[in-house]
Amino acid sequence: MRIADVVTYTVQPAGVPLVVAKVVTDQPGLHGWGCGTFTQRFRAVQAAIERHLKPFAIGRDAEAIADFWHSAMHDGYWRNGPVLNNAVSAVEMALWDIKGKAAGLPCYQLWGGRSRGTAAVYVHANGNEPGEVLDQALGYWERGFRHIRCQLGGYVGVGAGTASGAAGAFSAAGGPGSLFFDPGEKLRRVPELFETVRAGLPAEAELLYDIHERLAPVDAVRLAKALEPYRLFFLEDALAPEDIGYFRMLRTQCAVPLAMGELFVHPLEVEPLVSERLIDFVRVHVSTYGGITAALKLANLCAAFGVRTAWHGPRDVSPVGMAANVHLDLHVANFGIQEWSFRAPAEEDLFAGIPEVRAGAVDVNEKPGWGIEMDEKLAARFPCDDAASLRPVPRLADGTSRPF
Ligand code: GCO
Ligand code: MG
Repeated sequence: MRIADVVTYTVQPAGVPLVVAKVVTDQPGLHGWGCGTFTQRFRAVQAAIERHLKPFAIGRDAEAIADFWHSAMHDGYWRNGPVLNNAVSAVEMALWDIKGKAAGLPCYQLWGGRSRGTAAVYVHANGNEPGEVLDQALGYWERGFRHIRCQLGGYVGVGAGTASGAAGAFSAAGGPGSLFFDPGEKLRRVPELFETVRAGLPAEAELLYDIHERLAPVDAVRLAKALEPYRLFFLEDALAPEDIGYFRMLRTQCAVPLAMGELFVHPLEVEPLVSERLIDFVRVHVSTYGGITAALKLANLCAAFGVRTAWHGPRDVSPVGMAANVHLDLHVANFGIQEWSFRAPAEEDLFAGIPEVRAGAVDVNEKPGWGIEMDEKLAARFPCDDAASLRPVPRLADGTSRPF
């Protein structure tokens, strides 16, 4: 069975650019879908697939996934990086879909079957005041969700806004605009948020918080310690990838479970954290980490060190990528939790077979492969807006640009 074609789609059914690839085989009607979504640089992934990986893939044995993954990763001489990883993932994930369809099996069966009946998910409660977040969290609790991430003012923080004066003038020149935030506000208000939600929810509720790599390392340590009494399920991305040397300090200072890794693009970033037992959950973005082969290798490494999986599941994972996450969740022995984002009606129209959540847990639909198909005719109705990849620059009050 040979690869006959690779077709790349960039679609934006709900405000977020998504990249998916369709790999077509020389067997009538047999094709597969893969996700390569890197929302912020989606055109670069599209070009990497169309101009580099498609010619590399056509004519190859569609069943030799391991060889495709290793050779595609090394073919450009320089490996990894978010663009190449997503491009490789889009094609490689589609090859798993094809393998499942050819065998008549859901993908999780190809790796050894299920380790569980359903996979628990966490959802997002958000608001500008602790009481608002609690109300949302209670709503989720009543709908059967047991794991709830609570954020005050979203990722940026309640104080985020635009600045006037010298800082505003400095940062207004060109570009997509700025969003000013106060890291100190997180330190002051997030413990107050958890005091409210912990007191207002049943004791069995599992609470999560995402620092989103926004604090200076020692401030992340201070916040983690301040949150210790509220028994978090985990604290997410406490440190930026550049600051991972501080994980040992964080680990030795408090017993808050730590989840890390949505920005990781290379095994060497995550391996020391796992092998030195400095984190509890690994939460890479599967396509940005290199696809299924990369994720399975990582899950196996983590299993040896008691680290659980929590694959990144924001709206900038396509429904194909989310289905792949859930197949992994059902299979890997050391699954921890799945981040869940609700899909917009337009996404449900465009993608048939999206895994369904019931009582706080998700399952796949048991169709062969990923069990998901994109409606190619409908895709033209959702073109991507290039401006959607430009986001406001986060800045401190004096205008200093800070990483997201
Ligand atoms: C999460 C994330 C995301 C990212 C987004 C960037 O935990 O889900 O932090 O919301 O910010 O994926 O595009
Ligand atoms: Mg996050």
